[in-house]
Parts: sequence; structure tokens; C-alpha cells
Amino acid sequence: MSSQTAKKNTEINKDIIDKLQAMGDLYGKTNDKWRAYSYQKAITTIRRCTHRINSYEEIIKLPGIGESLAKKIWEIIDTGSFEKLEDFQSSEYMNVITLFGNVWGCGPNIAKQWYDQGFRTLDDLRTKAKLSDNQQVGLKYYDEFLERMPRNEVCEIEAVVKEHALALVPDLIIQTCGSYRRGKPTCGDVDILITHIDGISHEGLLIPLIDSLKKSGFLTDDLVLSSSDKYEEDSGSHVKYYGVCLLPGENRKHRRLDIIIIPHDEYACALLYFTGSALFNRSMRALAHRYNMYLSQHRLNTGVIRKNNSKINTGTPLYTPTEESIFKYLNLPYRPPEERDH
Ligand code: DCP
Ligand code: MG
Ligand code: MN
Repeated sequence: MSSQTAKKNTEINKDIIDKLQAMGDLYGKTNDKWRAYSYQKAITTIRRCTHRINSYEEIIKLPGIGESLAKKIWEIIDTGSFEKLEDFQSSEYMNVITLFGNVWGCGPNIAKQWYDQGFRTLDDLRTKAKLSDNQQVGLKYYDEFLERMPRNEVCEIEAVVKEHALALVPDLIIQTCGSYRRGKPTCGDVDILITHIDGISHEGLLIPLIDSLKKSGFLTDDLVLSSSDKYEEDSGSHVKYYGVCLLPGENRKHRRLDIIIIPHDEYACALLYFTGSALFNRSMRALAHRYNMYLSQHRLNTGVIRKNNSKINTGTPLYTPTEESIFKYLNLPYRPPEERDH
């Protein structure tokens, strides 16, 4: 599907999609993964519709949409409102879960636990909850972290990181990814990917870089420092730092900064992954799955053999020098970062 039609279709059924998205997000926040997933699937299906949906019969025929969800979609079309969403949105439970879920480092399960413990306000958390180091940082900058920053501020932050990194190792490849690379007007954080073309000079860079940024007062708090993702089945040679930075000058805000350092042979897969969006990544991985391939932030493997959804043969890595090469293996026309929101 071309991005042109994708845009038009999204507009035709936009009111439906927006309400389903809002509901799906709320289910995500309460960790109701199953419902969140059904909503996401329905949104993808409706986005593919090339005309305005205008009957219940039509909805129920759409793949993957069951009776209960079809009724809700019809309610949106027929009445213009979605009662369950409105109830959910105005419930005390949902408001508290949303409030708590916005603390950096707090997932849906913790938010629910805090609710069950009787906490209702951020002050309750500050005074009564048992907080991890990350959650303390998250609470400290609660309002600042909720604000998105303009693109020019991302450039300023990138410039500081570049200056310090290049002073340590010249010729590094330093690329800001995430929503910034997708061309968004505002960004939630700054995602910086670093590598070196010689395949070795990136090694051992992270700690000196963090030290250098700290000495200058640019980094104010740490969140995560890790050499590999222990929860990730395909953990590899990436090192990452999540922290908080502050540009010099008056009226500056604390911003979230993610730095990821990777070996050069994984650059294209890492670039693709950290550019996102998360939703786009999910569909790329699903597509790879259908071709008996496996796509991760490290590599694209082919000849993967799966049994009951677990790999019994991990396959062999394909040569992926560029993002274009990954699209090609998956038989997809190349999509520039600006067209990777879905
Ligand atoms: N990512 C992913 N799955 C996740 C989290 C992240 O695939 N659960 C990938 C895709 C994201 C990228 O990492 O685009 C960066 O993550 P961010 O959380 O920084 O998301 P964005 O930069 O896209 O948006 P924002 O402007 O909110 O930071
Ligand atoms: Mg980001
Ligand atoms: Mn990020």
C-alpha cells in the first residue's frame, strides 16, 4: 500500500480509529494485553479500508473483528460516541493508573499495585510508596518528562553529545534516531545511536563518554546503564545508557536522553529498530516471521525454523549493509523514516 492511500484511508475512518486507539491505549495502561492487542489489530484492519464504513454487517465481516468489538465500532459510527471509553476515561481508577503510569520507570503492573495499596496522588507516592531509583527520578521530573521538546532542542542536545564523543574518538558515526529521524515536530526524548566504521573503535566508549558528559554538568541523573538486554533473547553487543540531561542556559528543561553504542556490522538493523516507530517495528518483525526469518535490533536471520512459536533453529544472519537491504529481503518497497509511523 502506498503511503498516499494510507493517509487517505486513515482520514476516511479517522473518528473510529481515534476512539479505538484511545480505548486500546487505556487497556495497555491497565496491562490488559489481550484487549489492547485486539484493538490494535482492528485499527490496522480499518486503516486498510478504502471507503467509509457504514454498516454493522460490513464490520462483522472484517477479518479478526469479533461480535463484541464490532458492536462497539458500530456504536461509534451510529451515535458518534463510545460509552465504554467515556466511562473508562472518567473513572477514578483509570485516572490514577494514567497518573502513575506516567512516572518514568513505572509499568502498568506497578501502577495497579500502587492503586491497590490505596495511593491516589503523586504526593502519596512521594511520601508512602516504596520507590526504585528510576521511579524517584521519574517523579522528580514528572512534569518535565511529559512535555515533548521541539526539534531544534534535539539538535542542540545532539550537538553536545557529538562534541564530547568525537573528542574521545574521531570519525564516529553518530545518528539521532526515534521520532526525530521520523521527522516529528516534537520529540519525547533524544535517541542517539553511535558506531564506528572500523568495527572496533566504538568499544569501551560508553563509560568515558558518560563521564565526560557528567563532568560538564550536562547529565544530571542516570536511569539505565547496561551492556546487554538480559530480557532479550537475542542479546548482543549493544551497550546503552538512559539518563537525563540539561542544556546550559536560562529556562531549560530536563530531557530524557538515550545513547546506544553498537558494532558497525549491526548498524542497519539497529538504525531501523531505533528509528521505529514501535508499531512499525512490530509489523516488520511479523513480516520477517512469515518469511521464516527473524528480525531484531541486531540482525536479520534467514532459514529460521520455529515449532510452536519457539525457534528450534535460529537460522543464519543475512548481510545487511543498509536499511534498504533489509526492506529488500522482506520484499517491501523502501520506506523513508517519515513514513514509518505504522
Ligand atoms: N522501540 C520499540 N519498541 C519499544 C520501545 C522502543 O521498537 N517498546 C524502538 C522504536 C522507537 C525507538 O525504539 O521508535 C525509540 O524509542 P522511544 O521510546 O524513544 O520512541 P520514539 O522516539 O519513537 O518516540 P518519542 O518521541 O516518544 O521518544
Ligand atoms: Mg524517542
Ligand atoms: Mn528513547
